[in-house]
Amino acid sequence: MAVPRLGERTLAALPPEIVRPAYNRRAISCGIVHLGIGAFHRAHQAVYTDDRVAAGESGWGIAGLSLRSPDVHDALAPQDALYTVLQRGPDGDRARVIGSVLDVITVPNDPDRAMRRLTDPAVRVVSLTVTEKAYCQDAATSTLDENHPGIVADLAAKAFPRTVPGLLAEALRRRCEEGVGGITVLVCDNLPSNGDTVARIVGRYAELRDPALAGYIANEAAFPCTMVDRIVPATTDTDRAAVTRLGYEDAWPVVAEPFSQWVIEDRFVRGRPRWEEAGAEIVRDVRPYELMKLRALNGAHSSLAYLGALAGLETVADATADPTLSAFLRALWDEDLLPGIPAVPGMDLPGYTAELTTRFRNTAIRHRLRQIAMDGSQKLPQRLLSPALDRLGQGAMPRRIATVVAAWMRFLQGRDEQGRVYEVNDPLASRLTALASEAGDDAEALAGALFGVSEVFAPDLVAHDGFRTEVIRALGSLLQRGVRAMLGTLSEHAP
Ligand code: CS2
Repeated sequence: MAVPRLGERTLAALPPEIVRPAYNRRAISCGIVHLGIGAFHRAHQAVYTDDRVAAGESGWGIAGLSLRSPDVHDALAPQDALYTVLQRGPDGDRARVIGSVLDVITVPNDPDRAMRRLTDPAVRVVSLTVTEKAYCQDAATSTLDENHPGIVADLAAKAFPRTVPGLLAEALRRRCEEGVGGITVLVCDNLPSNGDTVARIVGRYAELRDPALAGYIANEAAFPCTMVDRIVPATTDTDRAAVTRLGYEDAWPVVAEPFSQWVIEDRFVRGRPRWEEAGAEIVRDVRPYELMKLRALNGAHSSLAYLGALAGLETVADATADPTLSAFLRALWDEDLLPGIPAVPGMDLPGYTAELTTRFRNTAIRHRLRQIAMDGSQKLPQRLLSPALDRLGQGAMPRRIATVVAAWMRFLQGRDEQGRVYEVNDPLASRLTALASEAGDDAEALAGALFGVSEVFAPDLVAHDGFRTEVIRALGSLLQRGVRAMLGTLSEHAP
């Protein structure tokens, strides 16, 4: 049976149980430009903002920019940028239509319109969820990778910039030239000290472009740090069908767990919505929250992703339900990750990991391990390698982290333990997979070659013989005996 397509005209006729904007979207103006309007932003910051525009803060609508693909634009434009968030808990779905996104622009198709948005005097916040790799950083040092081909090209060309640091710097340059006032750059990606890191990257880019611009950015822009958290797996056709069953068509709904957290440092140059009234936490120092989340949640995610994917498991819920993997996860938290996390105001770490376990076990959310396994070179340093260095500094040997590093190395061979072949998705994929295939099944050669990738492994870690030996041992065992048997021997030698 044909059902109506979501849009302004059909909004009022949606089934009564669907929560929808109760405000006049035509009265909302754009105060935020968001770069990277993927599922995560739409299920997270856009929801908090929807609450605030509904509460009367009408100057804070969002214009979403896609940096590459026109897919989000093509899906949402015919539905007036409206979309559904399916909040999915063990007791079923709750559907809510979000109205805070007013417009979606695909930057390569419409660069002038994108730049007009970025330089609009009414726009005071530019937020970002573009994934770790888009910042063109050297992940081991969190600085601008000046040899990144995109950065080299953007600095050389006078054409429209294609990288995120290039685009932010160009928008700020034009804002300076046009005298329209600075902006707050609100980074919502899982980078360590994300605002400070991106301030450093954009500042360095600007310095190379024009030192006066670097001065303007230092004075007129702010880069608060944030911690963002909500599990949002990629949307599937089954999710689209779930919306159709509710009685309308949405070309790109997003699915999210019930939990959501947003911690923000209050450093904004020209105001912000009162997101705290929509549940965000405004704090002076995000660092403890960020360390807790990056390590305990994302570190656990990446660990389950490599070990679980090799063992042939599909989702986080499958991996968490597996007794061997869940025992490993408990030990990874207790021995290697939690001891390096400083006290977090108002939080207790055992309670946090107990809650994470419940969240990971939510079988209604099908969060694929292969999705999380993507871009390991960009994720491992902050999620697992900095914690390893912290533990080594405390005189302990982080054996479980060494095991996950070995699993990542084995994962780069591109086939799981059932012999199924998959593509390694990573900005360094061609180099990493070439190193892996050259080394074959020789653990020492494989680890040795990959330890040489300086964008991933900091010199201090590479120089630590004990840690290297642990990785090689785990890798040898993994290559010979597989994930389960390897984890079995690890627990025999506990802790
Ligand atoms: C995940 C994150 O894909 C990944 O690397 O670890 O996207 C994770 O789901 C979010 O950070 C949760 O807030």
